[in-house]
Amino acid sequence: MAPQGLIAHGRGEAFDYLFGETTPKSSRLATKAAVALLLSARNPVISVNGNTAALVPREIVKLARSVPAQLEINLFHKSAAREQRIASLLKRNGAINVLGASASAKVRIPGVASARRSVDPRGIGGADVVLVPLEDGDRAEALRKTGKMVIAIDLNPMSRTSQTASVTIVDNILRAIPELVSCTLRMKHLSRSRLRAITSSFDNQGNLSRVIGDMVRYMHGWM
Ligand code: PTJ
Repeated sequence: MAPQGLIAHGRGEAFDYLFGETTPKSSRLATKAAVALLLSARNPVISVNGNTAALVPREIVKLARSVPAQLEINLFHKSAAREQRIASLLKRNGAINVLGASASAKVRIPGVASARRSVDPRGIGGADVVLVPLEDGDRAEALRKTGKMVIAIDLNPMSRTSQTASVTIVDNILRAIPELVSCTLRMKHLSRSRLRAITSSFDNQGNLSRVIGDMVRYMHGWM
């Protein structure tokens, strides 16, 4: 995890307390929609940064296998050494193929100023659905502009990432990834038309309002 990752983690924890460190009901709905998107995707990709690798290395590999989806390392504080360390951590946890850590061909996501603009054309570059845990707002927005469906995991329902994603899971990544794995295993047998019905009936803005409502109700309990 980059030192800035610790600060980001603290920001996330502050929001987690506003839910009593439990998964709000509304987030379970988003998880279901996210799984429907992943299972019906042509090329789903899971973007991995330092915080994700440090917090849920085994679970993220399990998720990639159960969909199945590709894993691509994509760092804000980019360095070849960090990429290599994260790739070997994922491999020690069962990943076979990890994109984003070698000097292979890269394409640019237009509109992203940070190092995160550079992605693998076989991975995020060619993906139709991208899962972006703990993302910065710029890239989430830019990925949406290229026509990709974006699934975000972010404890802050008001962040730009949460607001611009196609599906936002407002939950701690520590609970969200295991929940995504078990939901994937439960939904794997569903037909394409059933999966499509789940994704098309999901309203991210409406769900984010429900999340904020859950937060407010939890805090009222303390008054
Ligand atoms: O490893 P790198 O170099 O790619 O850097 C990763 C960080 C996280 C440092 C970088 O992406 C960053 O600075 O992110 P931000 O802009 O701070 O955004 C992180 C978002 O994740 C914030 O909205 C936090 O509320 C949220 N967050 C933090 N911890 C968790 C979380 N969401 C879910 N689970 C968490 N444990």
